[in-house]
Amino acid sequence: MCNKTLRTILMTISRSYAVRRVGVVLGLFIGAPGAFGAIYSNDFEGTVGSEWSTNQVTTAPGGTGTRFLGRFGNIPCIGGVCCPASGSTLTLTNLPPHQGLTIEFDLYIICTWDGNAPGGPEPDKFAFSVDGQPPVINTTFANTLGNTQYYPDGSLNPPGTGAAAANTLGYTAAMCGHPHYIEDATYHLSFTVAHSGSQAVFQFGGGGPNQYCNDESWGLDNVSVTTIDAIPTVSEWGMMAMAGLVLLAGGVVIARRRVA
Ligand SMILES: [Ca+2]
Ligand SMILES: [Ca+2]
Ligand SMILES: [Ca+2]
Repeated sequence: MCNKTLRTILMTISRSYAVRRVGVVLGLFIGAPGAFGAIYSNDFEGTVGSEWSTNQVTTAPGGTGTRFLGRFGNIPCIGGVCCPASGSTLTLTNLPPHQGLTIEFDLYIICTWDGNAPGGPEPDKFAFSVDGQPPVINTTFANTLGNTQYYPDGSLNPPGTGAAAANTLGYTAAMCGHPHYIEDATYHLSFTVAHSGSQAVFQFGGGGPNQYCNDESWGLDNVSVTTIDAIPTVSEWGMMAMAGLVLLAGGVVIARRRVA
């Protein structure tokens, strides 16, 4: 084996070793202040609980057959289809010490949401906020062919952009009143917010779709909340970066010594 080939192999091994050491050290730095813990989850297959402001649940008429919180809408009842509330609030108390919260949930957009349809029955909106603060998200969704929605980036997007799934809950054109592009869409949403109080109030809704419940409605599923003990500060990120550089340089030096 020539010296050049041997040098290349040793440098590769040493670098990977150094990278592993950097990863371990960074993990220690990140793991301590950034630890997290799951504090709440609900898939609504069982008891809803008094932490929710409404316990209305619906079983998907087909597809996954999952049970979810809702349906929600702005017109209470029509044709036997009811949306008794325009949204719901989740209140969690006695939270452990933390500096941030991550909340994830599935949002079901059901039937003929019109998004930003110009001159039409729009906008059809969904908003989510924490502790009454300005919304973390306040956007529009569309299921109707030819319309646009602001989700996920605020620009004019085709219906269903960013959806994790479509037509998996079993809603049909007959149920929704007329055929369109998507009968039901599933969006998986995740947000992390700075938060340190012992209580958190999550508000789902805000605006909402603007037509009858059988024409357009929404639901929630697979809600989970996680606490974050601490978010690394700028100085901590700087220390981690310096530690990484030192260890990487150490690995290169070791390799050169072995080759020499
Ligand atoms: Ca469910
Ligand atoms: Ca509509
Ligand atoms: Ca509408």
